[in-house]
Amino acid sequence: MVKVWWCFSFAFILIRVFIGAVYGDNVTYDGRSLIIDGQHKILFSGSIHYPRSTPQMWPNLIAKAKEGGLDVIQTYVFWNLHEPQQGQYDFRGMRNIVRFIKEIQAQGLYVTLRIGPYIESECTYGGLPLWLHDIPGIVFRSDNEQFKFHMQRFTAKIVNLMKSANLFASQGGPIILSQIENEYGNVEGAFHEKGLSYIRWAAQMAVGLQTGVPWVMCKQDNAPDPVINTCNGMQCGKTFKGPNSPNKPSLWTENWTSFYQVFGEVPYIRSAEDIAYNVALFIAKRGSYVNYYMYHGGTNFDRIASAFVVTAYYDEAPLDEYGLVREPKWGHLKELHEAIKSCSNSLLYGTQTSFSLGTQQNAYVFRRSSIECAAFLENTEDRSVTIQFQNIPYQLPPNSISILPDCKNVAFNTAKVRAQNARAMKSQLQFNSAEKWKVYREAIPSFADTSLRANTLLDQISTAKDTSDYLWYTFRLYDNSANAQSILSAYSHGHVLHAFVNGNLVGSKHGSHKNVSFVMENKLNLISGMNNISFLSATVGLPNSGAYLEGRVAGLRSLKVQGRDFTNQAWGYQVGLLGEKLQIYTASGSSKVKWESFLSSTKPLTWYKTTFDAPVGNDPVVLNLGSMGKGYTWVNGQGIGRYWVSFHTPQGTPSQKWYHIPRSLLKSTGNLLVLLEEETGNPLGITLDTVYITSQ
Ligand SMILES: *[C@@H]1O[C@H](CO)[C@@H](O)[C@H](O)[C@H]1NC(C)=O
Ligand SMILES: *[C@@H]1O[C@H](CO)[C@@H](O)[C@H](O)[C@H]1NC(C)=O
Ligand SMILES: *[C@@H]1O[C@H](CO)[C@@H](O)[C@H](O)[C@H]1NC(C)=O
Ligand SMILES: CC(=O)N[C@H]1CO[C@H](CO)[C@@H](O)[C@@H]1O
Repeated sequence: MVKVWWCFSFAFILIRVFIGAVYGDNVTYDGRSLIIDGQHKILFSGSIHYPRSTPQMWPNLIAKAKEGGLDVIQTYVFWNLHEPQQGQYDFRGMRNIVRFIKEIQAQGLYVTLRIGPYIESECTYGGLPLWLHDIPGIVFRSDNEQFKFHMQRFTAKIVNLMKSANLFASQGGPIILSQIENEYGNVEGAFHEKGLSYIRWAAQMAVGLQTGVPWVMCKQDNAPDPVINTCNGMQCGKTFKGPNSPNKPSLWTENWTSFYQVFGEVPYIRSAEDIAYNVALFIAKRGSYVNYYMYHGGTNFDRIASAFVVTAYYDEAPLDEYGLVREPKWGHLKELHEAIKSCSNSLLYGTQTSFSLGTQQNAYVFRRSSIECAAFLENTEDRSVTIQFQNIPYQLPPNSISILPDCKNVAFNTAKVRAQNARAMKSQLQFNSAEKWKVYREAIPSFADTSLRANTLLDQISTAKDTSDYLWYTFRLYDNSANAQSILSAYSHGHVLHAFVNGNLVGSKHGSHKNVSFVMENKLNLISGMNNISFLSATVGLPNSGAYLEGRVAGLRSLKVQGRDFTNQAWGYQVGLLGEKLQIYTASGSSKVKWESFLSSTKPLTWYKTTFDAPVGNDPVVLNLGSMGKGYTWVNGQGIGRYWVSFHTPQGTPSQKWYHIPRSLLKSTGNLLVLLEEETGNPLGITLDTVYITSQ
């Protein structure tokens, strides 16, 4: 009998293992951690956003993340890239999310899928497609039928796409966690009672999609069951109030490794020591999942960056913009992960106690049995201190945590950094010969050239509909005063304004990330009679955060000349530039206009084109645009992003000089480089550089 029973049991286990391997188990959780395939887990995760690199870069990024000790790759889903027009989906190239997730699976890592579909993410319009704006009666991210209809439709579309490729862990795939909404706790109050009913609906809708893996809501203390509330921030070990139910684990979905950079500001440098300290503290306080935001930031190609955000995204992350290892962050965190993983059984199954070791020193001890024990010894003082732990003296460096995986030997201290390296750029090619450049001057439209008309100033966001950064505002001004000089006063709600009178630039002004609005005051030289006044207004990415995003406006809002108000009168509009419409940055579009030779003087609003050969080797390739002003760059028809070198930091240096051209965009010879320069930058100063690590 016993034998038969054992046989049955054994067969059952075999079947269970086999089915588990093929179909996967549902992921569940308890108060300690996520439970995958029946196992509790301490998980290190890193954000890598697929559209911020290329499919050719993905395998190497994932491999380096794995080598750095990560278990999970976390990504947002970019609705505006996948459904640019309502009902027309795009999952090709950099948008191929299924390929990205399968690559992660192939390397044996898990995935956290943050569907949103509002994602913020320094992505234009927070990742929402602009067409949503035009749905009558819509209120984004509220208990609003129109928004909920489209949010549910897109969320279900993504869940079904994942299911059809068997990508959820419950199907044997790598996705162990999904996110619905994003930091809604920041805006919930602005929606009054509709905020709470929306978040209840969102949780129910998501859970109803039956993915077999848990859902999280980050920065959402009231996340409805069974959705897990998680922490985002730099110091979740200190700030997180914890899960809102004792049977939910403590998860940290965004631990910022740096911070996004905006034009006009310097990069935010967060030290490896500070990150490691806060991660160690979070784990010491029974956290079980930590995600680095970003582990690799990558590049805001095309026009995907939100307002004023530079193209280099979290270049200070453990993997830099180009995917190169950035030390000491990468190596220091790898050592931290190893130390924590070496005692994960004590951490997961031991009993945690915490007690003080001195006035500003604490111990967090996880004891499982008389032999299994792990300890975190924390010193919050600015000076080095020696404490006694289990009758042994330990020297704790200032502001640090020592990890003792066996409660005896220090395997890691958060303040002791070893790994070092440095990055450098090597100039490979100079574009300093005028004969190699061709130029095309964008025409300045006057009122008579426009067909879109209104008797008032239109909002730029709803007029340009994210098809271009540019909107022309034109009108005719009759002047017969003897007064040749008039004062113009224009109020713009963002982001950049160039004023032209009778085809000549008379002034430029711009806002900033802190305040997109500005007033332009300029002298105008009018001629007696009819004058053509044209304003080129440019947005530098759309807003991405805050409540009521659908109500945001940009562009020229009011205008006075010599005190006379011209806001409500006949205006003519042109959306975008002619060069954009003809796509003169592509090989085929380039022939649609007559390019001229480059003479030494530069004029505003000029297109430049040339060709170049790819530098030999595999080092990442960048354009050094340090000699340029503001504009946009394309290589072989692909937008590599907006540049704005003339917007200096408070220290007087360009916010960003180097612009990444992924290797996979390049042919060995004859690559087409096209720039649109709004100001008078000099293309003869551009160089093509490669990036390399100088010391390991
Ligand atoms: C796994 O999750 C799915 C979807 O939520 C559910 O239908 C199924 O019953 C679950 N299976 C198990 C074994 O719990
Ligand atoms: C204003 O524009 C019209 C139409 O393009 C043009 O005929 C006229 O010469 C322009 N006036 C001036 C002063 O440039
Ligand atoms: C932003 O700038 C505008 C124009 O100069 C000004 O009126 C407004 O008060 C500023 N807003 C803030 C928040 O500083
Ligand atoms: C939760 C948390 O730690 N938030 C912090 C994140 O970092 C920003 C910027 O440094 C701080 O202002 C927040 O307090």
